Amino acid sequence: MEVRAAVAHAASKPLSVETVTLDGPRAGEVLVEIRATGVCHTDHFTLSGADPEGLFPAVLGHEGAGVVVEVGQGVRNLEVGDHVIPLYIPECRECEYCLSGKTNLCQSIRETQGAGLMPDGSSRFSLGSQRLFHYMGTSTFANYTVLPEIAVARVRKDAPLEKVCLIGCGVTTGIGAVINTARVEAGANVVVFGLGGIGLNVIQGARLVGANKIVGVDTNPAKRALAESFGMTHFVDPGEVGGDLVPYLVDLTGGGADYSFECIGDVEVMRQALECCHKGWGESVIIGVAGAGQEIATRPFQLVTGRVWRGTAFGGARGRTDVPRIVDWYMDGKIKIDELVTHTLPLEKINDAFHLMESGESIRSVITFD
Ligand code: NAD
Ligand code: AHE
Ligand code: ZN
Repeated sequence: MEVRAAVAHAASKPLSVETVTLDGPRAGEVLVEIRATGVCHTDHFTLSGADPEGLFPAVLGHEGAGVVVEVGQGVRNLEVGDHVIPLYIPECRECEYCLSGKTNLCQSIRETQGAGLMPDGSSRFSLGSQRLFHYMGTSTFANYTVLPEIAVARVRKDAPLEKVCLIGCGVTTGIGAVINTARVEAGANVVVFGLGGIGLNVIQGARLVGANKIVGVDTNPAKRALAESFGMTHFVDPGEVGGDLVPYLVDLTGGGADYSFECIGDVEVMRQALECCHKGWGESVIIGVAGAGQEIATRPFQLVTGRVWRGTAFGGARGRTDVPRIVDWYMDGKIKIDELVTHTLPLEKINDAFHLMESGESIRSVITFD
């Protein structure tokens, strides 16, 4: 079938909205009409060329929501008409990783996904004779996409898809990092570096669990007001701190953060995030992704003296199980999403979404397909 897609032809080039061919679902797969998709910084990261797994030409996008319009042979858990959120980390419930109970990193299709292909090794997107790669197994910058059944979360039909699409990445990643990965407890002091789509969700996760101080750090002071409305108690602009940021944050948190979260993808900030943690027990969670060749460093003494460094993908969430629950939290008014959607754009304007992110004007742009 012919579909509309924003094609990333090469690194650092604008996306090109084109009519491309999409082959239908095969065994164990579904065809989903994407109704809305957020634009996450990870899409920008891959388009920039910094992603070691970045492949071109590709259909990017991984924060979508839509409706199942066709099911392939043997699909057991989904039917036409289901409202769904694509999962860039599937949940097969059968692989060693799923069965371990220790991680959300289902590995059943990770190899083909990382190679920009469907599990059978084929690509379903093409432009004339040119094969287009899938991205993160989701490719939501298209009005239709094919997905393995295990990479789809079914959600309630009364949830607005142009809002809950953000649960496909930003919301779940931020809140999940607090609840699943760090397991922040009530009364803890938390420092959040980067107040974009991810950082704001870390903040609302910290508020949900009853954290005490929730310190937000961002070089853009325009992020302050929204972060306060999400639960941030103290704002720090590193440019306004006279001197070293780390001792300033240690002092502000009364000895160091119980938990810190890096939501930028800057390896220097990752070091600050670890080193502002409390001696003896402070834990720092890396959420930001950094480009090929980037490495983190600290003195081993920081770990010897009890600080813990860890990372999280998709907030440790098991998508088919956890995503529908997070949709319920939104529908019950327990968490905010509407305020994160600062811009809504048609697919033809998708490059504006990247510019708005770069200029710091947006939190999330959502592309809607009418
Ligand atoms: P974003 O662009 O919306 O937000 C980034 C924020 O960081 C902005 O507010 C910006 O002003 C701020 N910032 C930039 N440099 C800074 C600095 N030196 N000090 C303080 N603040 C600074 O991005 P996002 O969509 O929130 O994504 C954040 C990071 O998380 C990205 O690296 C993204 O790729 C990654 N990410 C990871 C996961 C995961 O599963 N681990 C999921 C989603 C996103
Ligand atoms: N391809 C990158 C890795 C990027 C990365 O870590 N992605 C996160 C999700 S970011 C969503 O916005 C993730 O899920 N990681 C687990 C995985 O298996 O990729 C690189 O550096 O190679
Ligand atoms: Zn993302």
